[in-house]
Amino acid sequence: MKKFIIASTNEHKIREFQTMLKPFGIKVVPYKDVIKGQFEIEETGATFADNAKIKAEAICEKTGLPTFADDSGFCVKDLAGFPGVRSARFAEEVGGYDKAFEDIKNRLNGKCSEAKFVCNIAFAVKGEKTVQFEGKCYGFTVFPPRGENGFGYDSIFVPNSFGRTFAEMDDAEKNSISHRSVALAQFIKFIEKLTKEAEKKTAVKPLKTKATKVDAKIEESIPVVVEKEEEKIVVDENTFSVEVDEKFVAPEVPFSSESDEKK
Ligand code: ITT
Repeated sequence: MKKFIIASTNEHKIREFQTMLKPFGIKVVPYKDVIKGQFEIEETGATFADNAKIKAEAICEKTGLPTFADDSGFCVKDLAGFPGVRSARFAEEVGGYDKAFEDIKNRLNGKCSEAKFVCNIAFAVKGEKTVQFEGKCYGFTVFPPRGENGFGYDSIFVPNSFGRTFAEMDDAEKNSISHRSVALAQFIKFIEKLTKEAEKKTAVKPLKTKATKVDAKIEESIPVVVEKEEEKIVVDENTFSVEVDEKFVAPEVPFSSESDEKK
């Protein structure tokens, strides 16, 4: 089983990643389990991509282990993408999520708006270029909040084509359509590609054999094969040679509606 460190303290996020990555043989270890004592990361970036990179690289640098981070948030179209990268901080500043919902409702004058969740995942490996993947889930706001599951802004967001908020869905249903699962699907594809490449490099090579007819006179019809000892190379399963495929690097893009996305 591979082990990746997650540069997050948000236990809901951590649990979602653990659930979604387990079937792929990847164990997700929170960085607080590895780094003892206080270690805070300042999210000084202007975009989800910037902040995900800051978090993943800070923990990778500190631990030397393959680390990924998620920077995510809730963006309301009629509020020009607010609260966006500030989603967690905004809720904290106004005194919790109930207050944040009330504030957003007031800013919208009680009207419904299109909205989206965005998740950017950055994966950092020591000595390699960090790779990033982005996922979005489009829908709209609802007030009052509905549902008890999930976390953050889940109870005021209804994904398109669904009549229920994220908070009214169970984990499996949310995980099948969420921004996090869309970004994660690309991340998994990338890991699978790396794993295949690593396997190819370490596969036991076909034996280079010399078929030597030892004594043709005695055993004319039976070729004697002299086998050389197998050469088996063992590598640490966490050690990858990361080849950055530019098409995997998802840039931060401005808000676009579902119709934009389909283009
Ligand atoms: P870490 O930085 O330690 O991972 P955080 O919660 O501060 O934890 P972010 O800076 O990425 O993480 O902020 C993400 C916030 O966006 C999160 O706290 C929620 O308010 C909101 N959010 C992101 N994904 C969400 C989801 O699936 N459901 C509801 N709200 C979500």
